[in-house]
Amino acid sequence: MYLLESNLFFIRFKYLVYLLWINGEIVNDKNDNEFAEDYAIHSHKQKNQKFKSNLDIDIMNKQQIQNFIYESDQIKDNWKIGIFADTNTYVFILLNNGSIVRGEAKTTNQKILLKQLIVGDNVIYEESDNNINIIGITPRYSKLARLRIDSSKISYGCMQEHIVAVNVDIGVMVASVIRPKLQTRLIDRYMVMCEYGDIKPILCITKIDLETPPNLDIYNNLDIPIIYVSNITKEGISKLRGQLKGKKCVFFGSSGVGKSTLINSLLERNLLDTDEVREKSGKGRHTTSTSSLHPLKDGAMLIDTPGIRSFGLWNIDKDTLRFYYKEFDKFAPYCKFSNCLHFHEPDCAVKKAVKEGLIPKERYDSYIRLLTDKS
Ligand SMILES: Nc1nc2c(ncn2[C@@H]2O[C@H](COP(=O)(O)OP(=O)(O)OP(=O)(O)O)[C@@H](O)[C@H]2O)c(=O)[nH]1
Ligand SMILES: [Mg+2]
Ligand SMILES: [Zn+2]
Repeated sequence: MYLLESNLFFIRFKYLVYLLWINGEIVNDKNDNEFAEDYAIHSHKQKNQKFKSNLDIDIMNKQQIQNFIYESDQIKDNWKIGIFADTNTYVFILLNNGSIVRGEAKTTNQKILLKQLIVGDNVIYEESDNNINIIGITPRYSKLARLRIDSSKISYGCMQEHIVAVNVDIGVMVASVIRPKLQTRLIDRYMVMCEYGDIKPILCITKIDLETPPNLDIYNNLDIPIIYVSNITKEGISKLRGQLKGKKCVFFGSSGVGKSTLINSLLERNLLDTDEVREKSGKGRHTTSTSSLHPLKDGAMLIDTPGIRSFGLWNIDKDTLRFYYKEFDKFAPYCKFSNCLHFHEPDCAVKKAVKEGLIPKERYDSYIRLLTDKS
């Protein structure tokens, strides 16, 4: 701590930084690490205002369960907790301690719309005859969402949230080296939505048997594992399996990148349908049409999802986007304006860092594209 002297002033500078005037010298009372820490806390708070929920099914007691079931229901001993895994031509599939439960879904809880269940949802249910009676759904602790623009005639152009999977720990962002060609712009958006939904991202590059993968050094400072695999030679598959052990993981990416093939490789059986990529366009055919969850022997649960054509950011406004680019964190506290968007503002430390090669230009450009909606 500093000694308070007679010629000391406190000047509030931006939202985090305090300067002290001591004996005619301007001295920061925080070192670089403290700046970075403060900024990280601030950015974390900003992001979490958008999405909150944290309830672990394993530590839930009966009282907590009672809180989100229909008021008149009494907790019964035959109630179980399962994970919504799939719905397959009117058969509702749950996973309970690794075993699969099938039946027709019903509910007596007027607060529940079965249509709103998303793969990964934890449900409280009871079995009777061939029916699964859904009694309650637990709050979701994470979600993978994207913006979907409605194309139906009734609500054409409407912006909607499309939730791809919920209660997942890891988002495996799948991209192929070729067929379809790897696009870092898409990967940048996947990363934003993983962080928005409290999901740890892993980047998985497939089809390395077809072509050498491009240099992805731009992601070096982000602490995101990058795993290169071939579903043909099986290179990298056991490394990927190691990263997913015991975790619930959603595989997502464009059609044809090899999500279903990858899950088949991890399961070591051909469970999921896969199909050739169209010769001319190099695009997939949208082979998978619904999401489904598959347990691995080591405790991991793998969620296959349909290929996504466009991956728009959901609920991320222009003021918040900058906090999702972690490489800005080190520099942003030194921008002249605390609310600097790192775009047209003067004395921007982030732009300076880009010029000096301390932030990859490609990442900065991708940020500006998203900020200006030119993605
Ligand atoms: N050479 C090569 N081909 C692969 C690899 N992984 C997948 N493929 C092929 O790519 C094509 C598309 O694979 P899918 O697994 O159906 O792709 P997907 O991502 O599930 O596609 P959607 O279900 O449409 O979203 C298939 O013909 C696969 O055999 C790989 O590592 N190497
Ligand atoms: Mg598929
Ligand atoms: Zn700036």
